Amino acid sequence: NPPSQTPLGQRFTEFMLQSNALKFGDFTLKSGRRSPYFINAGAFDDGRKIATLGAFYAEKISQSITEGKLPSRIDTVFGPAYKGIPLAVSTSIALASMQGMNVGYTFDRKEPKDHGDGGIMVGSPLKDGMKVLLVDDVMTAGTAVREVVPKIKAEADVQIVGLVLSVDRMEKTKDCDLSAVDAVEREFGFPVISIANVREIFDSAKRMVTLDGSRLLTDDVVSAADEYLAKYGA
Ligand code: OMP
Repeated sequence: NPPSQTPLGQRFTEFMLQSNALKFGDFTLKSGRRSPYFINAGAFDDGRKIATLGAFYAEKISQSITEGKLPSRIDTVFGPAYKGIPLAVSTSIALASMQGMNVGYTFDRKEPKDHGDGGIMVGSPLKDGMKVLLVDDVMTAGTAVREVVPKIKAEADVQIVGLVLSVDRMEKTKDCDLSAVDAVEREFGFPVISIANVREIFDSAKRMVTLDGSRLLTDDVVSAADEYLAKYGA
């Protein structure tokens, strides 16, 4: 397939693997679950990678607008501190340069500033009636989004129009069989859109070979991931 015809999720998977953003081992997650794999958005750590990452978000946003999942008017892209900050900035740059959409970017401070301009928000100020699009890296249980929505709502009467993620880990919530993404959509009433999900990432990665011709994923890694998803997958 020429690059433009390869599905976005598959192109993103290849970019993630090339950037070493998918790690295998024994990881304790924020939710307390122990996972044999971890997606580290901190691996997008240079100019080219963060620009490429922003371009993926901008492409997904533009696609979602065309599909009617997001409104054509977005006033600012909001990324929760800390890992959401480069996401919001690189997404707004890519929206302007590649999609012809000039929108703001906003992020919060972890610690409120008590001097100068004060406040807990940085970037395009949140005002009543604004349409805000959230961006974040990965969703497991949805804790990160549940923490940031009240902070945004306390600032101004904005409308949160959606949340765009790099990766949906497709995990069940603790108390029911609903996925974390579905639970957040129901709870907040906005769409949660991901560039790729963990099942399609593994499907692509299983087919990939390294330069010496060996498979990228060993049987051990594949069976540990399958077991984890059988237990926690939605
Ligand atoms: P929830 O807030 O439970 O949805 O977990 C998502 C957050 O956990 C992400 O924003 C990351 O800070 C972190 N995380 C990853 O970065 N990658 C993973 O593969 C898994 C997690 C995690 O701890 O669940």
